Amino acid sequence: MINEYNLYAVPAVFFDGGYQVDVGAGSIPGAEAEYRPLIEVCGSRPVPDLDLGISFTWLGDASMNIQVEIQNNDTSMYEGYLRVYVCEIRSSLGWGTYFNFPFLDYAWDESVYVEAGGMWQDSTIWDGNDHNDGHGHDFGNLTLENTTIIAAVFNPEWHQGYAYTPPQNPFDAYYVDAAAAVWINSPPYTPNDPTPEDGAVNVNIDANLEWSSGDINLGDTIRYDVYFGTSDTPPLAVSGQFDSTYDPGTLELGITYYWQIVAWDIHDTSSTGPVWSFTTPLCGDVNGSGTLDLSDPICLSMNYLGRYCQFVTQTTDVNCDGTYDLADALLIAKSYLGIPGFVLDCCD
Ligand SMILES: [Ca+2]
Ligand SMILES: [Ca+2]
Ligand SMILES: [Ca+2]
Repeated sequence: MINEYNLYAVPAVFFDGGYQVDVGAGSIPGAEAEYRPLIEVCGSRPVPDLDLGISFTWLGDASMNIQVEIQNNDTSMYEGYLRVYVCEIRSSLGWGTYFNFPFLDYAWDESVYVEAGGMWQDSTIWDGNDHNDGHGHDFGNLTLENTTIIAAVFNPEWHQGYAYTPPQNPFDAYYVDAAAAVWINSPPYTPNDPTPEDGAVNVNIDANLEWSSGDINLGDTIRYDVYFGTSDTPPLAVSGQFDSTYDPGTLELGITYYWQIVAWDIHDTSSTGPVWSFTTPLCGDVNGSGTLDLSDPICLSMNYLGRYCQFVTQTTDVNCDGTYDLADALLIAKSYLGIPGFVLDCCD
């Protein structure tokens, strides 16, 4: 392609098959300022009435089935030249950043004839293992998420182009009558790795929720809907947040909470995680066993007397006076024994 367009300098951009040429944009804002009016000029150039469609299905192992179709909406036969370019989205050789679409090889590079009002269709299997960069490297590592396919139909009429200020670097320009591109979006990763863990017990009432997700498509930003509540089909709590954490506020003791995350990418494709649950400690369940019995005041008493018994905080100060002591142990024991009038408080 360098020879075909008689390249003068890098960076150079050939728009519309060489109808417009830009050499030497120095920055991203500079490039946008230069490219935009050229693209608009190209877009307003009259062209034959063609519809070009391109699609592909991934077969695995760098292989894909590519389909192309050209609908000729004009009343005369169309003759042109089809090129279908298999490109990466991000250079696997590390050129630049995202979205520079390095060209790997052609899927079609041939003349096409389409009857008036007719359709030209074709499909091919393109396998990266069977194509290479001319330096001994095949494209067997190509992945679905890093593949884009660009198609263009060139008009056969010759024009004189110049790759630099005329008459420098002349080239044979064939303008583009139709263009299309395709890539395949994948939904976000299913939300996973919850904190608190699914089924966790004795979860701190100040806990925040955290999870993992993401998206295989480069540049795809993920938003989350958070469903949270005490029903096992929890209601929507927040919609479309970017963070993969959620603060449900101060929770109540002795409650099982349910939550679910739906991840959305920028193409409105979503993945729904499972419903997760966790339980906060029961007031008075000093040892965190999930039930209230005499082992709880015993555990509290042992701690009070300097003997170690692991207890769950937030459940021990059952008279809510700010300390854990024998008064709490007594209250828990009386409550367990069913003596009326002893209400465990835990200050929640
Ligand atoms: Ca995606
Ligand atoms: Ca207990
Ligand atoms: Ca107390």
